Parts: sequence; C-alpha cells; structure tokens
Amino acid sequence: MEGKLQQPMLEDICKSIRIDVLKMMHKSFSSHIGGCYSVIEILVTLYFKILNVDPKNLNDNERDILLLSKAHSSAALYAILAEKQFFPKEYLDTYYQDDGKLPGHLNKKTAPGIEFSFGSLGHGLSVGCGMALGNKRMNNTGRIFVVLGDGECNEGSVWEAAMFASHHKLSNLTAIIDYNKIQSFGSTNEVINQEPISDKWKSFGWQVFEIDGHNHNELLDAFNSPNENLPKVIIAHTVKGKGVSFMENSLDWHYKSPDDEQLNLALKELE
Ligand SMILES: Cc1ncc(C[n+]2csc(CCOP(=O)(O)OP(=O)(O)O)c2C)c(N)n1
Repeated sequence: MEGKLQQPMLEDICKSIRIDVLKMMHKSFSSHIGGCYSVIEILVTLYFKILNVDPKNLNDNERDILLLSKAHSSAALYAILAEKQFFPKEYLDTYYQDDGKLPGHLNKKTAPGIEFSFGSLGHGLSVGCGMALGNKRMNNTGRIFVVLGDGECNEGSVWEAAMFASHHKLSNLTAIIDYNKIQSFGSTNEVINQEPISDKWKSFGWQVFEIDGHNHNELLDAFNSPNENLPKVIIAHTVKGKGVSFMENSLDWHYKSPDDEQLNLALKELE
C-alpha cells in the first residue's frame, strides 16, 4: 500500500534519471542508452524503496548490496547514486571522459557506492553467490541483489551460478533479469532463445516472479514477497529505450549516442 501511494514520486525520479543519462550519453558520445532506459525503474525501486544501504556507512557488514552485472548500463546507476548523494552530482559531467570520475563500465575504486567492478558480462551472479553464501555463514542479515541482462544470460557462467545458488539455498540472493528482448546485434530470442524462461529458472530451483519491469507496484510486490528459503529471480519484462519514442524497442539504440537534434527531441518527450 505504501508503495502505491509513493508511486508518483518514483515516476518523477525515473524521469529525472532518464534526463541525466541522456545528457551524459550526449556529452560523451557513448553507447548503451537503450539498456540504461530499460533498467531505470528496477534500479530506482531498489535504491529508493528496498535496499538498506547508507552512503555514510558504506562498510556496514549488514548492508544490502546491489551488483549491476550488466555494467554497460553504468550511467543509470551513476545517476541514481548521485541522486542518493553517494557522490556529488558534478561527477556525472565527467562520465566517460578522460580523467573523469565515472568510467563506461563499473570500477569499484572510482566512486563510492560501486560494490564491484564489472564490464565483461556473465560474472555478477557468481560474485553475488559468493557474497550471499558469505553473509549466510557469518549470520549477516544483508541481502544481495544482482541485475542481469537477458542477452547476458547467454553466458554459461550464469547457469552455473544459478545451480550453485539453489544448491546452497541462498534465500538472501535475488536476481533481476532486465528482459528487454534485445541485445547488441539482434533480438535475444533470435540469438539464443531462452523461452520458456520462467520454467528454466524454476527447474534450476529458484523462486520465480514474472512482472512488468516498469511498474513500481509489481516490482515492490516481487521484492517484498515472502521468501521460500530459495534464491529468488524476478524476470522483469522491459522495453529497451523506454521513455523516448524513437529509441523504444530499437536495436540502433544499443550502440548509438544522441546527436544535438536527438537530444532536444528526447528532452521534449521526457520533460
Ligand atoms: C563477455 C562479454 N561479451 C560481450 C560483451 C559486449 N557486450 C556489451 S553489451 C552486450 C549485449 C548485452 O545484452 P543484454 O544483456 O541484453 O543487455 P541490454 O540489452 O540490457 O543492454 C554485449 C554483447 C561484454 N561486455 N562482455
């Protein structure tokens, strides 16, 4: 209920994060805006409603940890961390710049709030398994959340980690799949079809939720649902490029960066 009342606030935050990301991509001529826009509601819901993490106490062993395994969407995470005051908003102006604070992929050492370095796809779930098992063994209450791309799930290491997590009953681990159906060079189901995706994760021993990944209430319900002593996976149906009409569901916007005209058109839609 609380989530439902707060939804307009979350939507406003998402809009402002989309604008920050657009400006970062335009200034740096960099790629991956489509995958940033598909994951924004997922990350905003986590950082503003779910995660127990305090920028002033980043070494707290009991904190929740977010791992963005699809690290090419770093710009979305950076904009949210700046909004949550993990670091100054001015850092965003240095995204993807020489000597800047924020590189294109995630480096734990560059800015507070980045929990692990990623860029090569397929590693986040394994790292999350290790952290979740460590927390369990040390009786730490912190939970681990890993955000994966659907294309990323073509990597065999994801499925090795999936088996490991259910074997060890890592109930403190949640994976979220940003299921936007497009990867870098084609649609995910053309490259390697993962359907029926829910059945696959169930057969690997996970508790599965399949939801609209742009709907904050559905995200909140899935995150807050009681745990069955199993790892949880949220298959979040999303739209690549969500929020800007000419970017939505378009393969082009995996790699393209907006020129001046596209920046202004997108700003008009977002503002
Ligand atoms: C191991 C590895 N292979 C290839 C790449 C290059 N790459 C970057 S993004 C991407 C597509 C990923 O697709 P998906 O996980 O669906 O991401 P999204 O659509 O959410 O951006 C690829 C292949 C990489 N980063 N790591």
